[in-house]
Amino acid sequence: MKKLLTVLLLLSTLLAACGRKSTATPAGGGLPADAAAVAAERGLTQDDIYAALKTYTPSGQLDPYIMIASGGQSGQVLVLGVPSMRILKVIGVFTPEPWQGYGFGGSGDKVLEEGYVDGKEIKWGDTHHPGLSETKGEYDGQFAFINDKANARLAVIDLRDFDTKQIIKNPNAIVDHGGTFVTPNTEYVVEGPQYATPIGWEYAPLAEYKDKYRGLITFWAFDRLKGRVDESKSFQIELPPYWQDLCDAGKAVSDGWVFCNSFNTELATGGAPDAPPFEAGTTKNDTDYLHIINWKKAEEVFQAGKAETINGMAVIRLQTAIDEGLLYFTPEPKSPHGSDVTPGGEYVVVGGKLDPHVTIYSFDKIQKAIAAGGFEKDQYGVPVIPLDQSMEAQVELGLGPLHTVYDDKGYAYTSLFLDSAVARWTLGGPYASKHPEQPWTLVQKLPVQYNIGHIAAAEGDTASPDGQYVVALNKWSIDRFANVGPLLPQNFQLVDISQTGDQMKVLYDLPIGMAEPHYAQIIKADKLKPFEVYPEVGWNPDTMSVDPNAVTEPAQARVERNGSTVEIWMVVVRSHYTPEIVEVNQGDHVIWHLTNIERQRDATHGFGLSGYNINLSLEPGEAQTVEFDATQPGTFAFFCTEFCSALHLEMAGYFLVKP
Ligand code: RUQ
Ligand code: CUA
Repeated sequence: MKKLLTVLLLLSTLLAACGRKSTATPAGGGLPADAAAVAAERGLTQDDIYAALKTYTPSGQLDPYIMIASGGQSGQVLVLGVPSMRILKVIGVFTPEPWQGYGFGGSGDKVLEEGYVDGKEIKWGDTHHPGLSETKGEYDGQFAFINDKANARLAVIDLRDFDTKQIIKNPNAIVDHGGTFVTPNTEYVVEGPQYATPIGWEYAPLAEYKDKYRGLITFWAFDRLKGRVDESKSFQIELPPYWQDLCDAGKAVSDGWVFCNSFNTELATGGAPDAPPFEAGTTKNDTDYLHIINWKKAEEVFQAGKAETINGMAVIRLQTAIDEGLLYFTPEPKSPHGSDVTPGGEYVVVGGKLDPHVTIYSFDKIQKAIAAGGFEKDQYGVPVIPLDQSMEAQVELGLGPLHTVYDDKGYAYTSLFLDSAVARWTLGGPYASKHPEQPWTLVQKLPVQYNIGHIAAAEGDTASPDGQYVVALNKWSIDRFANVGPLLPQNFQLVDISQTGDQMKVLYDLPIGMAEPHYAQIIKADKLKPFEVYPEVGWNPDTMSVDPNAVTEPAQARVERNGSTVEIWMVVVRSHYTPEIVEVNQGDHVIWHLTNIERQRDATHGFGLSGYNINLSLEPGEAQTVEFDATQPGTFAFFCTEFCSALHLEMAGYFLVKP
């Protein structure tokens, strides 16, 4: 009884603390008593109740934050609500997605085809680092970008309809990693490299690694009005064949620069047992090089015509980059990972997988060192700024520091892979006055479950992070969920960082059972202004305008034959396709225009055509065109694939192909 009373008391305190009006409690205190009983019955602790109250989101209440997460090997992108951690959408990006009709006859086919490698269909992608478009260093809610590490591709998602609009295959790299991230006004979407290969992925024996293999960073120019990358205005910079890893763009004081960590300055080429295996060969040196790249100057060099064209792409050669002062190095200890610029752009934080510290570099010191000059060079002639001229501080955090994000209280948060923890530590310099602790010190290590890779913060990569939540993207979940066999889900853990000091708490575990997501960004939900229905009937999501072949009323629906081409203009509305019967001859070329004329929110219709691998999602107002040859004779049904109405099953028709 005493225990129950304590819980009851705690509950009411927490309800008040959460800012929920106590008037939500029915008269007579019935709710807390019920809740207390439930808590006692389920054996919930004080922390559990706090976590529940912080995350429970009643029906109809919307999340204040939206998380755009990579979908890992699924090649897709996930959209989640924070703090409820509800999955809202899975966006088809590098792989077909049947629900969205992406890759089954509609405009998504064209986008997926852009991602073919040397004309070959690629059936998977490994999405890594989503990047939201920015204006003045703040997420603007217009676009999201994502890379495919597996095939060095980049995709553009328009956040008006959360649809993938463009895929670009990097013509000179076969894998990437350190992207995407944007410059502060989304002038460029940057795709960083990973495993060095000869440029254009030509053949070269590993014996020629030092001379023939190269790193390559790509600056994709983004045309905001068109909502597409403009390849003709994009350029690349050739780098030494160190394995460049994670990059970030400078902002504010460091706008115009990009910073990438690297490993394998040893130029290891593997080959165990005759040579050290990669994991030994690439970790021999105590330091590798942080790459410091002046992209504004590189843009000038490119525009001055000092780049070479390789496979249709402008490449600034390594020697040019050195001569023009575009590239500098500074040492980073030991097996570095991550490169994260502070909100004001003053510092770059790099973790060391085999070093218990994070190293903090000062942009100001780097600039002073560059101005003073007189450096030693690395083996490729790149100037190396000594560590004591670039470093601001080192903070000992624990084992396996990887990635760092920031909040509004002058704290930084670093994922510790080996420790399975989130480290909160204090920034110095202009951030020192925001927190009560000593600058550059560890404040708290919060255990997470388990093996955290990336960490994402609310508005975390912007010039003004929010500081309510971070999400730990854990690689292993081990014992957190019911056993579903030996392939386990990942675990996204929501962490409350709203209080100062050592008061971080894990609030929620979300299993991700479809791939291994890497990174995520979290944007304020009210910055997103997506369409509720497409703006006009007949909207083509590819051109983002009314399609000339859209039909807006059943009277316009028709079938026309022109030689062996049959063209259909079809109207789609609850619960009917007009026309209902389409008859063609075997071998005819079929051009089928469909328009969903609905204006009601959520009144989506599908269009599945058996035997022809066709499935569309026609969202309210949307127009799509499917084109195919009627090679297969027979009697086929087409039908709606979204349960749209009571007569959804009746929303069907016949496609007859006469032999
Ligand atoms: S990296 S887990 Cu592939 Cu983003 Cu650090
Ligand atoms: Cu239309 Cu179901």
